[in-house]
Amino acid sequence: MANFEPDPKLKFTFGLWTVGNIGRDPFGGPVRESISPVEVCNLLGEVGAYGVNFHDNDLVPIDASQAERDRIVRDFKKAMRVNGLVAPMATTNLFSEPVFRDGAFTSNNARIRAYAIQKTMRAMDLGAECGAKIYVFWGGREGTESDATKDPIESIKRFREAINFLCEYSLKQRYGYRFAFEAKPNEPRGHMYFAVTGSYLALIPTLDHPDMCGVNPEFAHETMAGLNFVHHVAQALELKKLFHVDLNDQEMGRYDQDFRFASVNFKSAFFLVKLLEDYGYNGPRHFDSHAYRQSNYADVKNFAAGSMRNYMILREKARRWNADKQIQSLLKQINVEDAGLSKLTKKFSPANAKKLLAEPLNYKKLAQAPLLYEKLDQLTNEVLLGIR
Ligand code: GLT
Ligand code: MN
Ligand code: MN
Repeated sequence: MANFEPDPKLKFTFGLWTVGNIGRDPFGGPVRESISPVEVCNLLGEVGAYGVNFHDNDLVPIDASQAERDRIVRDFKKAMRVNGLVAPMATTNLFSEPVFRDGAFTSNNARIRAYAIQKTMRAMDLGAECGAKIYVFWGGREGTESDATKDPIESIKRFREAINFLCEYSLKQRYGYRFAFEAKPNEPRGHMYFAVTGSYLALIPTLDHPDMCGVNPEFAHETMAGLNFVHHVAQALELKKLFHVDLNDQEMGRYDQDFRFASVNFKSAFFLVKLLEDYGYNGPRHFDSHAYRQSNYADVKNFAAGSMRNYMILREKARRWNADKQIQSLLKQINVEDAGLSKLTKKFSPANAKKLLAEPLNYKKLAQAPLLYEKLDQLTNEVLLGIR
């Protein structure tokens, strides 16, 4: 029987804002008492997490004095130590305060854009002090309700300028950060800029320091838009740009639910875990989700433990799938190899093109190759449902 205890090598992390979520929604106030960063660390220590991430103001209130800040950071670092936690990622809250109601880096107001960069530099200092090496950018308010209000081309330029500035800051301070951009199609804005992971993958090569920059895709975000999250992650992985990943769950087409990982779409979650494991993703596996509004803190622990356990179970299922003889023989049958033709199509040359044009490839005969995909998918289901 496999052991589903959280494996530290998988770097399971939670944000202060995730297990510390107090259950506020647009229709009702908090349902849980707020708990301090130290208490969050204690909870994460209890469930066996690897690390804890934070926004600047999850840890230090926006109006804290320098002395308060220093005390909070000291207590937090101690709580991390006591609970065997690290802080691999930090980020900036550029969305809660009214000043950011029309965006931060893409605000129409040059003073607000400058404030957003200033706030991020301070938050980067804070993250570095706690050991973070990954810096996430989620543009919560970067977007519009009406495109009368902001020029979308100007917005891209403003965003790029801010990131270029902050890359230089990280280099100058020798923080060693790698930046990870997180896309979302909507919520809280009607339309958010850089709506999908691919939008950031297209932006990155246009930055001054593309090597420092990658992505932080979130399961719920592509899923909200009805897209295939696994394919977006695959593109990032293939480009070596998957710096971080936000695991949670979401029903398609609904409000931003941030459910426990694999609680709804466990088949997609399975293919995601299989992708990350098969291709050796080595970064943190961050659960950006929160417990149901009905839960108390005892149940929040169940939520956190369940998130990690689901990953561990799906990892075991992926192993089982890879080791299944029938599945493997079907895969072999589907993936028709032809060494001679592959040599021709690998790279264009006038000679290869000439040879390829002369090949007697018959589309009617080619169409006869069997594709037993019903069989393969059913076997996949049986692995997932526990009878294989
Ligand atoms: C917020 C958002 C997340 C982002 C976080 C980082 S904050 O909870 O919904 O998707 O990852 O800013
Ligand atoms: Mn989300
Ligand atoms: Mn997220």
